Formats: sequence, structure tokens, C-alpha cells
Amino acid sequence: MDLNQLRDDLATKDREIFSALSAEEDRQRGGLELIPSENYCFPEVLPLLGSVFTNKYSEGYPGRRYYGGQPNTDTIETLARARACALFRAEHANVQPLSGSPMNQAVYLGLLDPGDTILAMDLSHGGHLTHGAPVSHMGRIFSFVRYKTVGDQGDIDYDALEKMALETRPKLIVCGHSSYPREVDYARFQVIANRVGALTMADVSHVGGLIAGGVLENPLDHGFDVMTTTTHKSLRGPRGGLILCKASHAKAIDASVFPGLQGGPHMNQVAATALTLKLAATDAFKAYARNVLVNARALAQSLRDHQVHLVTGGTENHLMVMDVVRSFGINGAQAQDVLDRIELTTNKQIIPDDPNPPMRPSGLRLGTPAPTARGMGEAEMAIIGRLIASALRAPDDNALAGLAEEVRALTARFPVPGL
Ligand code: DSN
Repeated sequence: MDLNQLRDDLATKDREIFSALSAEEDRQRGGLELIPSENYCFPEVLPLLGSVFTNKYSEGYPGRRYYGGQPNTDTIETLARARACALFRAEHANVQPLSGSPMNQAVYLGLLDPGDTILAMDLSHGGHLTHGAPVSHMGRIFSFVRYKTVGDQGDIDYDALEKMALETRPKLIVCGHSSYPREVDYARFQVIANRVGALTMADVSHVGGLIAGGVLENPLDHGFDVMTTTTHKSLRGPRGGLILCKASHAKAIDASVFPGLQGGPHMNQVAATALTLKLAATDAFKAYARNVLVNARALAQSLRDHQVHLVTGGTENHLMVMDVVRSFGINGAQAQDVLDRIELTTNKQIIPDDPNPPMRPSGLRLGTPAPTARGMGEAEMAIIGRLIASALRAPDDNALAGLAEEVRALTARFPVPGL
């Protein structure tokens, strides 16, 4: 397959899609991705996503499929499952979830009954929609009780959590977050769950790559029943999800993913996941994971040096949340728009007990997985912190034009992997 020839064909067959693709490549190349849940996938992953595995229906599991013609799909799925178990020290892995939300839904629906109680982190304190936000279908099917963080450091109050668990007797306790800059005491979660007879699930979608790289704690090492992670964030793989669990839950989890929730898995995605898991087991990936943390601390320090107020005061992982109302007197939507103008891509974010609505929240979330994948280090983090603070403090056209030039000069020195 000659990729250049296919690209030329696209240019003649569908100019509109070709020009959107070219513009997106330019946006990714010239700008900088700072959304902590986004990344540049391993370059080797892209051809597998565009491979002929996308042509194949593979309902079922290796050796037990509903359609014929599966020798090669069985090979890749068996490899992906074995690699996932080895990398995360899991007894069982399901590699078919299409993405993060169906992955979490499959766990709830496989291990619980409708109406059961789940104890999970409040959305505004860093939880995720699938952790029981009222707007999510999961919030209608299960009875969620939400715990919160406390104090300026954003600690989880484990004593209060234990009290809630004793009062509400949840069937499942969920930890893991999409906007929480602190490390979690998984051992304490497990002790609380044991006390009330609850199952434990850690949704480590954001930090899955950092756990794989050995720089953050692995909940499975602390006895968790289930761990879920997306594959496209810090793990640098294709969009998708992984469920890792104890062998005793394997049958229920597999039946819940298929046929319970999904039909045919996306085998091009499974192939790309298998490759990702191999690449994530290398020393080079361990170094990447370490650098993500070093860079996050450097970026947080640079922002604080420029008088930016960070929710929880800093970071212990790959992300941080700026309180932009307190720091600059503008809301998160305005801050995101200003930074879009200098091609620094971030996302507006609600902060704990935010008085403002989700479309105009008080915070802005950013992280270091993507700049680190481009090879940037602490010196570049100091520059990025200055650029952010300067843009948000004086967002006039002339100043922004100068800062945008600085962003382009910076990104020109660090090519996007695979572009
Ligand atoms: N969209 C992901 C994030 O940005 O954290 C979670 O689903």
C-alpha cells in the first residue's frame, strides 16, 4: 500500500475531507496540545488503525467466535490480552471496549444489578461522567453516592469516605478521576471496601500510561477487583478501553462487554492496542512516563512563579487545573478561547463546588503527556507557563500575535511523532 499515492488520491477524490485533514495536520504540528487526556499516539499505531483488520467482524473471543475467518484476529487479540496482563500485573484482560465510557458501563452492568449503590468521586471534584453524573445514563440505572475532596490540597477525606461507605453499604467503590492532580491511596480504598464488603474499581484512564511506565501506583497491586483504562491518553495508543480484573470476574466482565453491551469489536483498534502494549513495556516508555511527571511539576512551578492559582496547589501526576477566575478574573471558557488564539490547546474545567456553570466554569485543565511525547523538557515547560500567564493576563491582539509567533517557533523545534 503506497500511502503517498493514497493521499494523492484523496486530494482528487474528496477535496473537502483532504483539506480538513491537511488543516488538522497543520494545527497539530504548529500548535501545542495541552489537554491532559490527549496525546500523540505512537507513530507505529497509525498504520494499524488504517489496516485491513477494520474489514473483519469478530464477535466473540479468541477460539470462540461467531463468524469464520478468524486466525489472524485471534492472534492479535490473544497477544493483546497477554500483553495487557503482563504490563499491568492483571489476572485477566478484556481488550474490546470501544472506548472509556462503554468500558466503565460494561463493568457496572457485568458486576452489579440495576439499582445497586456505587460510591464514586463527585464530578466537580474530579470524577468522570460515568462515575454517576446525573446526566449520564449510568446515573439513572444505578444509585450513586458521591464523595468529595477537602481543603486547599484537595485531599480525599478517607475517614469521611469510610463513614459514607458504612452508612450507604455500596456494592462497588470507584476511585480514579479525569481531573484530579493528586495521587490516590489505593490501599486505604481497599481496606474500606473490605470493611463493607464492596467490590473495588479504579478508573485509571488518565494515568494508565504512568502506571504502565512504573511511575505511579498500580491499584491491582493493592487488591483491587477491577482496573479500567483508556488506551489513547498517557498510554499513547489508539482510542479504546481496557478492562483488567481478577480471574474470578473474567466471565462476568467478558459477557458484559460482548454480547451484553457491544457487538463486533474494532479489530484494527485491537491490533493497534496489542502493539501499544508492547511499546509501553520498553525502557524508552518508562523514561517517557518519568518525564511526563517531571514536566508536570515544572509546568506547575512555572505557573505558580507567574502568580497563577492552581487547584490543590500543584500536581502529583500529569495534570493541573488553574483557577482562572481567581488568577485572571476571566472564566474557563474565555481562557480557553484566548489560548486557542495562540494555538495552545486546553480545556475549560469545573473546579470543586464550582459556583459557575459547566460551559463557563472557573477552571482550565492542562497536562504534559503530549508535549512530553514531542520531546519537550523542563526548559520548554517554563516557557509554556510564561506564555499562558502572559496571554491570559493581557489578551490584546498585538500581544497575542507576538505570543502566537513564540508558540510556532517553539513547536517547530519539536516535531509531532508520526507527522
Ligand atoms: N474526555 C476525557 C477527559 O478529557 O478526561 C474523559 O472522558
